[in-house]
Amino acid sequence: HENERDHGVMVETGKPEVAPPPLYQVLLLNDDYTPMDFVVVVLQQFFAMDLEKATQVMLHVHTRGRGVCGVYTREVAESKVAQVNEFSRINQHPLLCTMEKS
Ligand code: TYC
Repeated sequence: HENERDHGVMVETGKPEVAPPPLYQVLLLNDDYTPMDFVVVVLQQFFAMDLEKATQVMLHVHTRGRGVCGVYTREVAESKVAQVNEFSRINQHPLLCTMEKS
């Protein structure tokens, strides 16, 4: 591949040749019905948080209304949002996950 020899710097200018991809925050939204334990499981399973971090983020969302679960490229963020919302729907909880440009 030609591009595997591309070190990402324009020879003439020294400027980066390729822009970094846009990043997206994946967010959880608070609601009145989803059990706290379920939110903690979601944060552990889909965002690789330990129990202490997941509890901290869940309580932040519970008190502030929304909170960041992680920051990813667009395709990864879209996949997290889809998986979390499907998992919530299957378990009959109204928990919503969304994303926005960082
Ligand atoms: N507010 C919910 C409750 O009191 C808990 C909760 C936290 C729900 C975070 C959603 O993203 C959420 N059971």
